[in-house]
Amino acid sequence: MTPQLPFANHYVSGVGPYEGIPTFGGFPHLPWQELAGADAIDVAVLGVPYDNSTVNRPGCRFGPRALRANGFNSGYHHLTLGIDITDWLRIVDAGDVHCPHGLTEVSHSNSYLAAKAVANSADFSVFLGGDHSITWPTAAAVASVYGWGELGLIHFDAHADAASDADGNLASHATPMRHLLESGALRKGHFEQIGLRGYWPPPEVFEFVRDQGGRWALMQEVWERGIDAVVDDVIERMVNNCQAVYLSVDIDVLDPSAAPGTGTPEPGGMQPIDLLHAVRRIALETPLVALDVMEVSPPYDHADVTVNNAHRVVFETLAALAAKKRALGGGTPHLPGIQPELLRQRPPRSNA
Ligand SMILES: [Mn+2]
Repeated sequence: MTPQLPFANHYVSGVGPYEGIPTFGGFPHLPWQELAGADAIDVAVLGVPYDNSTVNRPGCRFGPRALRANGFNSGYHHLTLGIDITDWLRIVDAGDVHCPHGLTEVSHSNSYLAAKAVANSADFSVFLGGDHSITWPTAAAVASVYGWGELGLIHFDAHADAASDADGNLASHATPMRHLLESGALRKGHFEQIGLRGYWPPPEVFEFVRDQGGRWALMQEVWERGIDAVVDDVIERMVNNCQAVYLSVDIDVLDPSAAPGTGTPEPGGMQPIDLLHAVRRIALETPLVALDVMEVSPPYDHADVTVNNAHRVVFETLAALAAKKRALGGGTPHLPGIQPELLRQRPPRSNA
């Protein structure tokens, strides 16, 4: 005999933001090894759980997993741009690179190969760190796909990350920009840093960056001129004779009050609203082909504040890419101040 229970006999389907097996943004999982055979992928998100090259606090190997599990997915409709990201972009979570503990060369090689597979198959690549040493293989992979020596790079960070070594470690997270510049991966005169502050690095590192045609805006300049004026200059230089741009965001560019969960916190940093607006503008107004968000270290985070700021850096970029695609498709741009000629087509790949 069926007991009398106060329950309906039909199942109500759905997935709450606190339910399910987590992928980034709730997007479907398609492993990076299987991307080559898939059609029409606008964006692929690759996790790189590596933190063996951190100078100070480790823990950002847990960054990709935290961004998937603890980043709050509140929806896909960007209020300012008036667009649903998923109406315009097919986005997949491409899983993680295997980064065996303690094995830097294997981890970096694996990262290069997986990043190259992503950049070859998806129109736009997103890499979730991991420590910033990973930008060496991921940006090199993107450069190898879009043209060695053709890629521009915009770098938000508290630190210049352009030292020759740190404590004798050539693959430190203090060195990726050095390797990218010295190897010729980046286009001369198209390397821009924003948000640097504090007490590192020493002057010779800046002399190296200047000799390589790079520029930097210290946090002092951002504070005095405002982020929009600084980003105006960066975008103007970046779109001049440059077909593909890579955006690298070290979450420690934010003030530690907004990003405590990171390895080398430096007080006096950016506010989230300024970073999110800057990232949106860069995605809208430059030929951006890849984004990385690095140095999210969940063990040092509080209330997921760092994780959610990093998550929104990615979503802000996705919303801008959706708006660009809508504009290119003849839709109403709704983009105050953005000129149509800046909404460029995806640049060609040199080895396609
Ligand atoms: Mn960094």
